[in-house]
Amino acid sequence: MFEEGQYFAPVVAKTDGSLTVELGEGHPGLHDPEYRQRRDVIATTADRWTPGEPAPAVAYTDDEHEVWRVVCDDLRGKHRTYACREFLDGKEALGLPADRVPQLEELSDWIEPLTGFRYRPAAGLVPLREFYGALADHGFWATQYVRHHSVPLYTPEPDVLHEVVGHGNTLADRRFTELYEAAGAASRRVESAEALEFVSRVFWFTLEFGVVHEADGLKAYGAGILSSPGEIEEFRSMTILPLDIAAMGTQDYDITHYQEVLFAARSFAEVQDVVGDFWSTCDDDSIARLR
Ligand code: NLE
Ligand code: FE2
Repeated sequence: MFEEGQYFAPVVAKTDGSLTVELGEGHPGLHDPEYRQRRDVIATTADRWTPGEPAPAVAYTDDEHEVWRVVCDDLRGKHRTYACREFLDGKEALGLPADRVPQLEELSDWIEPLTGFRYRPAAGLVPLREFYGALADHGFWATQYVRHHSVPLYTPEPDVLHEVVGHGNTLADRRFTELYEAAGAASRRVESAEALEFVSRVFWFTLEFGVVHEADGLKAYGAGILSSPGEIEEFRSMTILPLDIAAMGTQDYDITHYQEVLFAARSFAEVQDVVGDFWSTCDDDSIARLR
C-alpha cells in the first residue's frame, strides 16, 4: 500500500514558509482533509523548533487522544504476553499515561532523570547521520502526529505512538539506552554511506524489530513490534534466524509490511554483548569485511 522508502511521507515547504505533508497513494489519510491539515500543522510546528528550546506542545484533538487510548488499551495485555522483561521494566519505570497523548517535553522531563535522554521534534524524515548522531548526545528525534484512526493496529509510518510507546519505554531503561548510545557512536565513527547503511540495518533488526528468547517463549524488544497491536501478535510465526551481525547488516527488508524475517537473541545479554560490542568498536574497515 505504501511505496518502499516512502513510509516517511515527503514534507514540502510552501511559499508562506509552512510545510505540507504529501501523503501518497494508498495512505489511509489521503482523502481525509481534516487529517491532512493536522499533519501539516504538526509538521510546521516541529520544523520551527530550534535546539535548546522546549519541544513545541501539540494541541491534540479528542479523536487523536482516542486513537492513543485504543492502541494503549489493546497493547496493555499484549505487552505482558509478548514484550521482553527489560521493556516491561522500562514501561513500569516510565508510567506513560494511557488516556491521553503526552507531550514530548513532559516525556523528556520524565525520561531524562532515568537515562539522560530527551526527545527532539521531527517534522518528517531526519537524515540518517543526524538521527543516529543525536543518539550519541542522548537526543531522540521523534514525530508528533498520530496514525490515522482507521489503522490503529499497524502503520509503516513512525507516529507518536511508535516513538513513545515503542521507543519511549526503552529510552527509560539504561540497558536499552546503552545500546542507543553505542549505535550513535558507531554512526559518528563510520565514514562511508555503505557502512552507515550497515549500522542502520543492524539497528532495524535489533532496536526496531529485535526478538529475544525468554524462558516462556519468544519476546519482542524492538520498538516497531511493540508499538503495533497487529504485528505484536504475528511476530512469532515469522522466519526466526539467530542473531548475527553480518546477516542483519546485509538483510533486505520491506518497511511497508509486517517483518517476515526476524533475528532472535538467546538472551538480552547476547544483544548487549554482540550488538553493543559491534556498535562500540565497528569502523569502515571492519564493516567492509562483514559485507
Ligand atoms: N509498524 C509500527 C506501528 O504500527 O507502530 C511502526 C513502525 C515504524 C518503523
Ligand atoms: Fe522507530
